Formats: sequence, structure tokens, C-alpha cells
Amino acid sequence: MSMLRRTLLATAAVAALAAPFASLAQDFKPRLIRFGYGLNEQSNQGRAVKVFAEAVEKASGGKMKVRAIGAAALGPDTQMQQALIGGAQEMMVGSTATLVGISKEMALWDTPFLFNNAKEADAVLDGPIGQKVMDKLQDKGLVGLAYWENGFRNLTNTKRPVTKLEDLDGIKLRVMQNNVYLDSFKLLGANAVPLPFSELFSALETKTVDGQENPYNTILSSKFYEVQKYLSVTNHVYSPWIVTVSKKWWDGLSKDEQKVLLDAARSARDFERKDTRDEAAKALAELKAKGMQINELPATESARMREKLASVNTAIAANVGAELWSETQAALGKLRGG
Ligand code: TF8
Repeated sequence: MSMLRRTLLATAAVAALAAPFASLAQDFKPRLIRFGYGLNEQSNQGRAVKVFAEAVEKASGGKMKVRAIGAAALGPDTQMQQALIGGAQEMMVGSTATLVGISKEMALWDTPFLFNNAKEADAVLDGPIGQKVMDKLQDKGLVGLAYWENGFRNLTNTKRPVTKLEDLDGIKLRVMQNNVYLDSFKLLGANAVPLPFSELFSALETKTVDGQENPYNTILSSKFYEVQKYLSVTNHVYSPWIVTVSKKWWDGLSKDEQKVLLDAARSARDFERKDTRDEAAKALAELKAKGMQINELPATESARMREKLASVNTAIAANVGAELWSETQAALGKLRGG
């Protein structure tokens, strides 16, 4: 056997031996990740953060630890976003809608009736358009890792079932802290009041507001059925969550550490979307059993709402830029077989 051949064989043997221990050779430092979120531990959000935390700890051989802090104990979305930007907190998951003040392209996801179903949402959010919108965060001190599902939003209130556009007249409706939501519900005739989610239950309980809008899962996990009578199925917008990281902190991580976080955010996303959809499928019956009165919105009324909101679309297109807007419309056309 030639010298060269013997060396090659020996190198191969060492590589084969080392392979199972590859993770030991990876560059992990002890890291504590404070991961904040707004819903409670028993929510779809809480369950997914737990899955994320376990994936990170496992993939880093226990070096990277996630301290999950729910129920807005670190503050509402906007406060956590600032903590991430400043480097005082490492990670969070929250609504894309509360990021619009920081990164205007996020308003794309506030477009009323943008997606017809979850399949369209997944395709656009996980595709090049979703990535482009997410990447815009980097200039603002945030790194986006993955979109999770909050879901299609529906209306609840204590005044009356909303079966037609006019039923919204004068209803004091809490909206997220986001101008598209504020303008949309004003256009629809409601008296829209922006409030952080963490103040919502008590605002409903004390009748500071009459109603709110959120996916079934949240109406259930946040026990809004205790303080809301009517649920009107409007599906007026698909609302994503986004997992974000402090860029200040992220830039100090090794490539291996960054990969662990990205992979875990994506695997937790897949878990979360399935969990959320399974829960949503059963939630209506549960909310009914809890005493809520549920009504569908007739297609003609849904169409009237869309028409009323046409000017919002124009404003969003101007905000996010004509190019991103038309790219999105083209992608949706393609998905719909156009
Ligand atoms: C809202 C949102 C919230 C989420 C959550 C706190 O109505 O839908 O449920 O942002 O992350 O504020």
C-alpha cells in the first residue's frame, strides 16, 4: 500500500469515527435566551414556544437554554420589540401587525381578505415574498426567523350579532396598535380603539370596549367567552405571528448557534400550524358550549365589507411599495390557477 493511500484511509477512518460526535465539534457557548410572548402557557402560542425551547436545548446538547416567558410578563409586543432592538431581551414571538410601526412592509399582512385559505398563506409567507418582508427587519435591529400562525380573525362583542355591515355602527371595538386595523374598522363604522393585547381582557370585562377580533384559538385560550356574547364569523384577515431575534445578540452568535435557532423556529412552526388548525377546527363547538352565540356572515355582506375596504388596499400598496404589492398579487393569482 502506498504511503498516500494509507494516509487517505487513515483520514477517512478518523472522519467516520468523528461523524457521530459532530455536534461536539460544533461551536456552542452557554446561552440563556429570554423568549417572550403575549398569550398564556395553555395557548397554541405557549405550546409552540415550549416545542421551540426543547428543540434548541436538544440540538445544542443543552448549551443553549430557552427561558419562555408568556402572558406578556415581559410587556406587550411593542415593548418586547424595543427590548430586542436594544439587546435587553433575546427573542420573542408576536403579531406582525404590531411591527408595522418599525418596518412598514409588514403592513402587507394586514391587507383585509388577502388570503382565501391557510394554504395560500403558507405558500406566500414561507416563499420569497415572506422572506423579503422578513429581511427588511434587519435594518431595524431585528432578525425574523419564521412565521407562525395566529389565524383568520373573527369578531366578538357584547352588543349584537354582526350579520351585516351596519351592525358594526358605533360598536367600541378594540384593535391592535396598527394604523391599518384602526383605519379599516373606522371605515366599517366601528368606533375603533387601539389597545395592547395584555389590556384586552380587562377592557372587555369593565366594558371599556364592547368587542374585539381574534382567531377562535385566542378567543378560547384567553377566555374571552366569559366577557363576550356574540361571535360573528368574518374571517376578515389572516394574521401571522413572527418569531424574532435581537440583531445585536444574533450577530454575536456562531453560525452553528444561529442554525439551531433557525431550524428550531421552523420545526416549531410546523408543529404550531398543525396544532392551531386542529384546535381551531374544534373551537367553534367549544365556544358555543361555553355560551357564545355564533353567526356566519352572509357572502353578500362579506363582499360589501371588501368593497368598503378597497381604499385601505390602496394605502397598503403605497406603504409597502407598488413592486411588493404587485408581486404579491401575481403570486396569489398563480396559486389560484390564474
Ligand atoms: C392581538 C393579537 C395577539 C397576538 C399575541 C399577543 O389581538 O392577535 O393575540 O399578538 O402574540 O393583539
